[in-house]
Amino acid sequence: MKRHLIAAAALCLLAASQLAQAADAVKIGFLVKQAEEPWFQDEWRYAEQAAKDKGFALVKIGVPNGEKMIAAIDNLAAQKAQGFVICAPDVKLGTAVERAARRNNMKVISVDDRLVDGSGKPIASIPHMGISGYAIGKQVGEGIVAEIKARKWNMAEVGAIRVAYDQLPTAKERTMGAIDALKAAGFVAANVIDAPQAKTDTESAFNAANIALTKNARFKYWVAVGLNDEAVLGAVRAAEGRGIKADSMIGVGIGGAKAAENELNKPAATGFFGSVMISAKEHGYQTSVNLVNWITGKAVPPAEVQTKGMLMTRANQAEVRKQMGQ
Ligand code: FCA
Repeated sequence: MKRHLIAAAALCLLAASQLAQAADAVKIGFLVKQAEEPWFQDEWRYAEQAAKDKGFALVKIGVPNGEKMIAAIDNLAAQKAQGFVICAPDVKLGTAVERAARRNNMKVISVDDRLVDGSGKPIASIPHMGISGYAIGKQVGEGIVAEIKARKWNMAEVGAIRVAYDQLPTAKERTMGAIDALKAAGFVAANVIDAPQAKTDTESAFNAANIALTKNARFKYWVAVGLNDEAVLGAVRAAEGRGIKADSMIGVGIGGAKAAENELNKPAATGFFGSVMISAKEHGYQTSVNLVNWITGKAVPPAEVQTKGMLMTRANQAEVRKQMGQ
């Protein structure tokens, strides 16, 4: 009896140490297209938290273009990583990502921007976590409409800048959702001004919005939408440059990371009225955990997860952050 117990205990110990070893040996990459953007820094921060909690190794790499992205994937493989989470610099690189992962026998999950194949179809073999662009966009539009009404503006005197980056499907969905919400509330299509940005950063949005404002000086008031906080901040800064300040501008972004936080905590209100906060925590932490569970054979990740957002303004910031767990 005693011998049996000792043998069983030894087996347990062996199994436990093997498990610990297996968990220790897991290494994943977290690749993002714009490492300088606060949103992606938050995702990395939460991925690091997951690595600490669950005991796996994490390698963070910025991949601003296709060449750097492929080099990063091959580099991860050389470091014996078994998989990676990615927000690619261009969703059309989907097939290249799929191939590079397969070649290196790595698992891959996409985050934020869903990867597509040559014909623009989402790549089904790559699980994805993102937002419902259209639904989140609608929240932006509805937030703006409520504020237009609160300020008793005449809709006919309001111009809407859509800072556009239509080559990225989620960006198009977000801004179209916002504009559809404005239209549903009686906004006329002729008052919507498209301002295509060359890149998804504040500077490009500023330049795009500046042109739109110059060409459309007829409006008394302005609202602005875009794919993220940076896009809307660009429009807000461009408007300020033309003397359009907080009392005649309502910009609502998407994200809620540091860029929005800084703006909403300036002593005086700006044209950046708010942001639909989305969950960097889920996108960073949960994607990493899902990938690790996939690698260790614990669970296959869901094919697609769409996370939710909440409108955050100066008035309810603390409450929204609390509810989003951030
Ligand atoms: C895209 C945008 C980012 C962020 C993310 C959730 O990747 O470029 O700014 O909004 O979706």
